[in-house]
Amino acid sequence: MSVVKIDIIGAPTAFGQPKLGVSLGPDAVRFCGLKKHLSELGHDVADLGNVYGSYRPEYGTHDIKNDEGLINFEQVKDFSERLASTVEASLNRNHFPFIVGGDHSLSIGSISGMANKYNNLGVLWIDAHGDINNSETSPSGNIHGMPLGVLLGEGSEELVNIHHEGAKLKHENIVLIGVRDLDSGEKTYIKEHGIKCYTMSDVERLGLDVVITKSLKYLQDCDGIHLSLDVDSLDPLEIQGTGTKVAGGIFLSEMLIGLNILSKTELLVSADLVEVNPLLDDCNDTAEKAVKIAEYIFGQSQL
Ligand code: 5AB
Ligand code: MN
Ligand code: MN
Ligand code: MN
Repeated sequence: MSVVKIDIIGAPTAFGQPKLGVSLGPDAVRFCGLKKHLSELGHDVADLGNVYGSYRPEYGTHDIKNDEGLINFEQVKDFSERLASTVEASLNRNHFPFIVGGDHSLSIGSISGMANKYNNLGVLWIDAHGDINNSETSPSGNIHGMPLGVLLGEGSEELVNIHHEGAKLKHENIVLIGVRDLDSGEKTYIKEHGIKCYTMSDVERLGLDVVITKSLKYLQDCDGIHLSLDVDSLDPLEIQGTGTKVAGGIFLSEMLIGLNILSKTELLVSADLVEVNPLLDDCNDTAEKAVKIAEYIFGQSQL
């Protein structure tokens, strides 16, 4: 990767899910030297601090369901608007927004913030889950299971219309990688819309390097690529500090090989690293690994 101006944007939200602590993710990752490590790769790195909405998650997420069954709808909407504006401002300076979460509902904000500049954005979604539910298909009401649904224009109109009106992504511009825990409504949706999906079995069969290479070829006509990496894509044998662990995931060594390939494309313009929860972790180990992941996104290699 050539030298980029990276804006680290902390997104300490937790309203998309029920577990306390994921809003501490951005600081947990900072304490492991995120800025220093990315700077050592030669990039020009600024830490813009955290984006805060009007609500703070420290005393618990309030678990209020709206009439569509969405939990903490107001909080997620408010946070998404603010994050979208911060991301857009970063893009307008020609920087690379690197959003560190926080739960995965934050991608509603981060990707909505990309939409004015990129109208054909590709997305690599590396996750154990599809995150493509909507108010009707969601088994939980937790919005961290719905960001791709929202960005594709499904479900709550107010969330769909965040930052600017309408869907922000096209079905054919998304690639899901590492999925192994899809809800039945998500499976139907993925099949009906022909969404490109490399399940965990595909990753095992082909290797993550081949999966990423194929994904980049698939997205080659996009005007930019956004990476959204949920740490629960990794195997829970290696990753303790995250809220929705699913057995049989990607091992860190393989993740780094895949990211090394990704880092070579000039199309990569922004990224989210989400769902690090230090309160569920073992001595901040997951945040340490998140920093390793960040280094490889930005061009670290073993040689
Ligand atoms: B994550 C589940 N599909 O919708 C739902 O961690 C889990 O951002 C969503 O990937 C997990 O509640 C969301 C059962
Ligand atoms: Mn997940
Ligand atoms: Mn996710
Ligand atoms: Mn999770």
